Amino acid sequence: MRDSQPKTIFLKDYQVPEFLIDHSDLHFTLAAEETTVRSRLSMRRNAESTVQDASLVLHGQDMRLQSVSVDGLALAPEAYKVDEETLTLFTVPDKFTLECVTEIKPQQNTSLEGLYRSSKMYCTQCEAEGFRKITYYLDRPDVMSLFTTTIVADKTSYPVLLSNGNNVASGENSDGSHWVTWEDPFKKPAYLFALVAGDLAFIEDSFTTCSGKDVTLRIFVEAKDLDKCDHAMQSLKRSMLWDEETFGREYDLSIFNIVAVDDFNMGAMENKSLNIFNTSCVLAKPETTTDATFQRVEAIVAHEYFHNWSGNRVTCRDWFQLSLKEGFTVYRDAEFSSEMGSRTVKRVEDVNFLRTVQFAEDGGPMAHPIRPESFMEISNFYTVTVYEKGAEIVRMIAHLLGDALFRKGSDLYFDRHDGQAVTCEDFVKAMEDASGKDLSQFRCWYSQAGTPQLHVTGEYSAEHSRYTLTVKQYYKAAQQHNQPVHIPLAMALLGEAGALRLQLQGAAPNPDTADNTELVLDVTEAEQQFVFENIPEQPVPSLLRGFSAPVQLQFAYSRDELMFLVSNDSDGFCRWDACQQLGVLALKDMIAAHQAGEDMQLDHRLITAYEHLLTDESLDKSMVALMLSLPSEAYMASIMEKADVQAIHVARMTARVEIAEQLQELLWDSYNANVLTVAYQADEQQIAARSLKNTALHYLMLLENEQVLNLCLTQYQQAQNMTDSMAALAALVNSSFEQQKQNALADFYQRWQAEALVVNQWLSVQAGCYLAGTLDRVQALMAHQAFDIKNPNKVRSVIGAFTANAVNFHQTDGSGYQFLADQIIILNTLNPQIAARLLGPLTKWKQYKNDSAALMRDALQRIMGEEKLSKDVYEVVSKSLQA
Ligand code: B3K
Ligand code: ZN
Repeated sequence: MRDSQPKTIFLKDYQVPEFLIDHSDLHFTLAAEETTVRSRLSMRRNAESTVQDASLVLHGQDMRLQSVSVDGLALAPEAYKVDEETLTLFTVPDKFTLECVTEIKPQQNTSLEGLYRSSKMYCTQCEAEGFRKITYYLDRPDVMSLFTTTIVADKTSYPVLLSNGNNVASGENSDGSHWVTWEDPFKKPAYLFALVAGDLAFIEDSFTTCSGKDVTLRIFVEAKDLDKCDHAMQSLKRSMLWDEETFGREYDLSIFNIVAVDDFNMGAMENKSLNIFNTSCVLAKPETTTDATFQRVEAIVAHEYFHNWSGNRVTCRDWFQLSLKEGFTVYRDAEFSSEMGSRTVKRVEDVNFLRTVQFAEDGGPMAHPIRPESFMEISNFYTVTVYEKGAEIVRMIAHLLGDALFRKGSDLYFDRHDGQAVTCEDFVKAMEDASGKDLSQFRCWYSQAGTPQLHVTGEYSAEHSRYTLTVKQYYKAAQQHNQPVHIPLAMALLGEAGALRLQLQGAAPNPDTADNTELVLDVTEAEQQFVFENIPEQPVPSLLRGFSAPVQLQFAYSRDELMFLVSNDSDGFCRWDACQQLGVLALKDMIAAHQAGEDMQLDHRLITAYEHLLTDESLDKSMVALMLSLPSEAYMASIMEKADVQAIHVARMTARVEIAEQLQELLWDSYNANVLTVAYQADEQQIAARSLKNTALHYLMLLENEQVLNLCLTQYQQAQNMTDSMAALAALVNSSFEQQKQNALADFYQRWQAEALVVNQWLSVQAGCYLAGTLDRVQALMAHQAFDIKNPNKVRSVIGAFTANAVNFHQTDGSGYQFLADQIIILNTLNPQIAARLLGPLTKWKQYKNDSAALMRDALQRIMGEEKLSKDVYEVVSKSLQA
């Protein structure tokens, strides 16, 4: 909390640390009133620092210093100074042992950063700068230390005491307490430190690494959740094997622990050998967990495990380099998920998310390069840009180098930098050195914010059998001074009978035997032409195949060309995208008609395209389900000049009802054909079938007839798994069958009230309801016993789900915005990270039509007027208002 304006930190000001910490010996005594932390740090001046006579400035906040000594001698009060954020020792020797005793109150820590209590346990979250809430320290990732941790706590309440590394000693005291000492043999920054104490049960398994070492794997949870750990354990074992096979990365300790906690700001945290997970990202069983969550658990378990190399063994020099570990690790987990399921489905889902959410961030007031140049609060930079766009940048490098050279590059990166804290530049350099490819221009992707606009036109000359693609790249207004970037543009030219052979003018002729129907064009200039020879017919270009670069592609396809691509493109991503573009054009027509007070007509081509999708049995069912989903309201809002949320909603709903009416027989057939009678598995085929069946159900429910209602009620009552149960409940909640809806909601709560994660789904399906009256419902839910504003999962399930519910959040009287402002003001004090994150939808005010924009701005201004804003909230609100 602060009264003054927070300081901005700049990448250009980076200096190596003045001191290093070789060993960190920590001793925790956990007690109800106060937790005592005794630290013993072996410190020395850093020979690489240019300042060799500096005072020692340690980070620390929200704690009480009891004593401080250097080399065993207690310091006199005039030898040091404590303020809100630091402890300064005016003079210290070149090498010394610093001992501090501090007291903290984890039971009062609602920020969920540092050491805090969740349910009946103690746990930590130190990334990015939470360790400084535990003890005075050099809390920066380039200070790496060997940690030894001793935990003392009451044995009955806290039988399990965990920290990083190996359990090296333990014992009991006569007062009913016990203690355990953990030693981590790997040097690490403080952000990877973890501690857990609680009454926890666990499941255990083991993994034998490629060099024959046995690793004990444990997942710790509250005893009631023991039956929900198998999926995470299997996912962990699959991840360990995959990382050996794909990246040659072997696990490096004989123990790997995962702990599930209820109160957690993010999904999970990769602490060395002691990953801490939000329960929502680790627990899964068919009765309580949807298919989407099964997949999410697998992906997050993998992501955190992969960090052991991309993040822990090789870590970040400073927080500006966050994408070094996050972008790379998201790329790695996406590749893993692609291989565990359908590559195309995973790609489409990821790109859809990137285009909807990251492109909007890149176009808004918080736009930043994947390696930001400044920040006030680093927690605000755990963004879709750093993570997902960061992963796209790594994907492009992988694409440009090819599999073998990319692997050579990653091997070199890990070997060269093992045990170091490095930069994005070190990563690119390793890729360059291993491959011999010049990535100079490519580096712009790290330093430039904004989404490149790729404007492409095509011209066919029948006379010369020649097809010319003209490619222009530029940025929108805010980033118009950016340099052109290196864009790998994967493409093909489709003729009537399939993809045509490509002979690019000026390039060496392709050998006849090669599959030369797809090329990756190196787009490097503001404007470039690519000429293809011997093209016998006017082709339809298939562009940005597999979404080969995170750019906004513009090509003026006719609707018939899009129809052709939907049926004929051999690239699954492009087929889906063509279907989306067809949907975009159809919705745009309808939005314009609605705004002009005219009748809305749905382009019949969309019905024809959907009809083909529903009847073509050769298609992947998950892809059919994805292609049958119209572009989301959020996506439509993001591509409109001044988004008119109400018009988008009405148009999209009208289109959906029309589709349901026109295709009802096929939708019924599809529903019936995809009812599974076998036992639940979260495998690709079953997930695909359920996804298509429930897509059909949602369309059919729009017909609001008795037959469909019965279908939905039967599915709700007979569902053997949460995917089917939730799909039916969501359809009912968004229908006008008031009585049945209320009955189902009451029944659902009654049945699942003891399962917090299921109750959260119950909360969010109601907060996400697009019918009128939802804000009142949300307010009632916040007074319900199932709600707790201190629990981030519940906040996301109610407030987060409401803000994603565009038509209700953007009510024309501004009540949705004011409601959010009220909640942010409360959360600003309780949990600044969550408060700042929830602000996201308000920050995009400029994207909306003028009256909405003004009301959104009002809400931001009201927050800005609050006296004590956290750094987190201050940074986001002030930047949004400046823009
Ligand atoms: N590295 C953590 C994120 C921590 C966020 C702190 N505000 C999770 C992850 O990306 O794996
Ligand atoms: Zn991560």
